[in-house]
Amino acid sequence: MKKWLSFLLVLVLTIGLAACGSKGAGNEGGAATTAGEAAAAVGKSVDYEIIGIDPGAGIMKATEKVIEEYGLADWTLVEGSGAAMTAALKKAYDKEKPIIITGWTPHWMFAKFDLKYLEDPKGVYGTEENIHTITRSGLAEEHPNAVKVLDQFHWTEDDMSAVMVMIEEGTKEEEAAAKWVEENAEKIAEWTAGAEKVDGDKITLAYVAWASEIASTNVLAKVLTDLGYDVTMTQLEAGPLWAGIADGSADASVVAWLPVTHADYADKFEGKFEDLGSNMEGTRIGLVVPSYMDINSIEDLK
Ligand code: PBE
Repeated sequence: MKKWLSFLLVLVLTIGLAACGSKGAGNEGGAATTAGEAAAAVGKSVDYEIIGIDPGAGIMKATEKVIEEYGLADWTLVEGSGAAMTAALKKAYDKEKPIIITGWTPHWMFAKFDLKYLEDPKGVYGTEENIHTITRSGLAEEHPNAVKVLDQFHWTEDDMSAVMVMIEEGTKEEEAAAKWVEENAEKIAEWTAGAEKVDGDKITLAYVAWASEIASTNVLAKVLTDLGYDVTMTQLEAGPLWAGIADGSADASVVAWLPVTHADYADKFEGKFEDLGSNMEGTRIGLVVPSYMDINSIEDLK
């Protein structure tokens, strides 16, 4: 009788352990499925779309690389423009709906919405970088006063954000720039130190219709205009902008994000432009989502 009991006990224990074992294994599988399911849920909730901007932007190339390196083959990077991207963000945000965008700092969207960058453990977007001022070759000899200002132009993320927010809130671009220039006489004095007034010399500033670059270019245009220049702001896609500086059809630009975002362009046109150094430090690009979304890393998308 006792023998039978212990046999039964062993049997029960064995079955029990076996069950636990398989349950354990099942759990591991379950956990993986859960992470996969969570990613699938995020993917489905946004139609597996990342809302991008204009195809020439460095952030678009970087995001293609992210899609490749994180194995996000199911995902599509949607082309559009900076304005279309922020419109989509606004629409989603108002309804607390999920959305994933290509974002960057400085940008007014961080002042208006509660947002977060998705972690990028593989470092595809690079770390912090700088915005450089570039000119065509020979500009310094022909327009030394303009180049003096361009070279001394340097400001901070807060400065640029102030202009961007004014524009976003409805102030016309030139007016926002003029207002900022008026309120920051000390900085303008530093940028223009040693530069002499000119009498209607023509200069073109090339830029791309990104909120950050609309702000900086308008400010520079205002400062150069006050110095006596006849400034034309030429709006281009990023590729033609770099090509224009390289072939001399555009004089200068304050929109070169280096060393990562515009690396392809800087390499392609190496030796065909002058780099006057950075006009702002500590910029950033990446995938950005509203803080109410329950994901933290690009890895959560797979
Ligand atoms: N941006 C803003 C640009 C540089 C400035 C991040 C959209 C780009 O991706 O090329």
